[in-house]
Amino acid sequence: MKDDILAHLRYSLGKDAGHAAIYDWRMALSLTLRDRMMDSWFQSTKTSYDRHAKRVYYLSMEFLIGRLVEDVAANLGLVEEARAAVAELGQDYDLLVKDEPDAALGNGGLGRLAACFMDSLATLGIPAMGYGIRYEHGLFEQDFVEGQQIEKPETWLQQRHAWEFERPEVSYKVGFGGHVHHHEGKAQWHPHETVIATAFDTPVVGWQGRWGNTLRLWSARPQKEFDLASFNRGDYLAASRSEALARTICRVLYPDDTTESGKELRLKQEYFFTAASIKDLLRRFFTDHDDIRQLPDAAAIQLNDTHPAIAGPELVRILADEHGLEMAEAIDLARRCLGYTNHTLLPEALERWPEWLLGRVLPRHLEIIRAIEAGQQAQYPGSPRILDHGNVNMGELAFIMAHKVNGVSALHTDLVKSTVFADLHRIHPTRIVNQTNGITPRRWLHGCNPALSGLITREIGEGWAADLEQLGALRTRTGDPDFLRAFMAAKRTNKERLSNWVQDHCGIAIDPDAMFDVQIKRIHEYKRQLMNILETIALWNEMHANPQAGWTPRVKIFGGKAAPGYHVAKEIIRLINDVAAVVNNDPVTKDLLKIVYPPNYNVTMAELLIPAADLSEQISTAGKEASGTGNMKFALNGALTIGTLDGANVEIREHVGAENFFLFGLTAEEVIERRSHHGYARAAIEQSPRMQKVLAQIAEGRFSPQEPGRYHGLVGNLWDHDHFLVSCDFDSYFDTQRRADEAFKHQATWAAMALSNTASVGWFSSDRTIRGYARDIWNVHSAIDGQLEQSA
Ligand code: 26W
Repeated sequence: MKDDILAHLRYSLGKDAGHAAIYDWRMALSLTLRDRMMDSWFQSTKTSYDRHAKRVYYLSMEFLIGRLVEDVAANLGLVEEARAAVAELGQDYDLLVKDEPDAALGNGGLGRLAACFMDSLATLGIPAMGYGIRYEHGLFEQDFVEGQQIEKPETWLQQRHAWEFERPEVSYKVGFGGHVHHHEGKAQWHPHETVIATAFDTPVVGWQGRWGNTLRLWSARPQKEFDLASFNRGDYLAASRSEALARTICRVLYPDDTTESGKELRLKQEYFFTAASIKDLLRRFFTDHDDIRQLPDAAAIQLNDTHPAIAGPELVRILADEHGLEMAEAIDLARRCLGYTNHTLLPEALERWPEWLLGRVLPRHLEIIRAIEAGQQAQYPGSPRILDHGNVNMGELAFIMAHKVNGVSALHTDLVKSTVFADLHRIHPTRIVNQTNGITPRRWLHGCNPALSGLITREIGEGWAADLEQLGALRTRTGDPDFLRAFMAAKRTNKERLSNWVQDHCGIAIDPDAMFDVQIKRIHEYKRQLMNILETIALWNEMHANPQAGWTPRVKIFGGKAAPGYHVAKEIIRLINDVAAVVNNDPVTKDLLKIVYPPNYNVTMAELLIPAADLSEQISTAGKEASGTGNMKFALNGALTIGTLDGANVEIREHVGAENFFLFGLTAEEVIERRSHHGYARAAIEQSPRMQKVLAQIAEGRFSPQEPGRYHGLVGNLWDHDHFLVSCDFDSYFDTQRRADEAFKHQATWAAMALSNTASVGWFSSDRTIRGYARDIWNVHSAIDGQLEQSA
């Protein structure tokens, strides 16, 4: 490996060892590791072709991958060898690892799920391809200036991306606009503009390198580089018009994960990558088939939310207009290929496009959507409408065009059936299925927590990384004081690692003996970071009034970004930072309470925070968090959850046992009920002197003395509206936090509870989730014999 690194340094990077910068060494190491993926990758491709295997195509606007050096090295079993080789070259392996920028091509849970799924698909040996967009700028970088979020462009591609292969020969035309020509019952779309989609492939090799799939991200190029005639005339703007559209399409990831953005560019992004992906999979299909009617036997196309839902009409367009199928048959055939995953019930996040806009950008698709609608209405009169009030409802379109629709946790799936898609569910009672989310144990235990994973491997062997339910064997150790001590020593190691990092990056001294209480996720009203900071203020008040009362010292850690246009979320960020500035400087509580909010939360920061957490905050308004996946990562790493009965919390609690989970708050049903009471928030606050005091302090400017009125809007909204019921759950949240304080004082029992969590959440491996999709939705099989049967 040492020689290979040197060779790459010299021949791929054009540097000699004496002049190489850390970037060069990291690239040389990455290319060396990438070489070692090739055999498995090629062999997998060949096996898939030889066996005419059915493939999964996972279409997703987002893949939130993070760093890859360690992930690849671990999957190939080469970490020690790489570390030694780098050391012999006089370099520090850990510094090289840290030099890699995060690939942040996603906003949050949905994008990270896609990345975990890619790891599991490869580990299980399921022939699959992930399709997405190669954004030039991933999710914005967050900074705080006077406590306020500011956004800076992310620039991961300013350095070469070590893992990808550009495939200029894999290119497709994607059209927009124009008109449809109808002649003798045949339709032909003549787009007005065209861009070229070019593939960039990243190999994804699973655990122990037995199988490799591809993540194929599309980049846009102009159809003609520039218009020479215009250029020569001196009209430089016209000369580069086609260039501008292409450049814009994959310029930047939309940073908004709450509101349907209504932007033409977003629609073009969606169609761009969907159309290229469908063309690509059809090209592959025709290399070994000649009858398009066999497509459902060869391709399972999964829509990660509605963002690629235009795949339905696009496939129908190709089947009908290019292959001459009858419309009804085309629709039926497309449906047999498609599955749709719903990730949210928030009405503001359900995509709807104005009909005029969709018709302008994709005129033929609008006609086909009308045909789909007509077919549905003819067969099921009164069926919910795709086209309604001048909008195209992408949720209804995806549902009607998919043979299976899935929710992402048991509760969420029930709510999908009883709320957003209740009427469609009555018409198609077997279409909705549940596939509770999961996480890859390779990144989220083996990779991020060497202290704990080393201990586990010494105790039960290394099989758990590919069969996470083996962790169940650790349940017998919850009564073993020696093992519990070792388990807590691993936690301590991680807490020290984090304390040092916080000192270096935030300048705040935190005590590894304190309880580390962590809430990391996008900032959203429904996730209730606001409730957490209000509880923090209440706790501080009581600590400050009575510092000798035997408090459990706490470090409150926050991480997360707000969508740039989400005003309330940004106010919540500012409040947390304002409160931190006051609390962290209180000499009375200095050994009892600290608040830490490092900017720019991302996958890499999660890998540092999660292993160090004692308490995991999963406190969403019940019924709002579809699943959550952070909740699973924390439990796996031995944090206890304080949480509501929402999303996958419900199932996590069932697995770890009610006695090992701090439950509080209204249920989803009670939330609905409570909202029907006029003035529910005011009534709740009036019954809580504790909350009244906190709200009064904020409103009086206790945390913003320079601008006392800063949070009048936020506080007023709590009294008068409080759509997310912070007021109603506040007291039970506070009391439950004190139960957690109490439990933490008894470290031996806490350790047993924490270990029960680690031991009991093997079911939340994304390997289990992918087996479920393979069986219930895709009807695909592992190409590595014996893989799929395991605990299916
Ligand atoms: C239209 C723009 C847009 C973009 C993203 C609308 C909605 C979204 C989603 C809300 C994104 C998302 O990340 N959803 C999360 O998906 C995770 C994986 O299933 C779940 O664990 C989270 O509960 C859910 O919020």
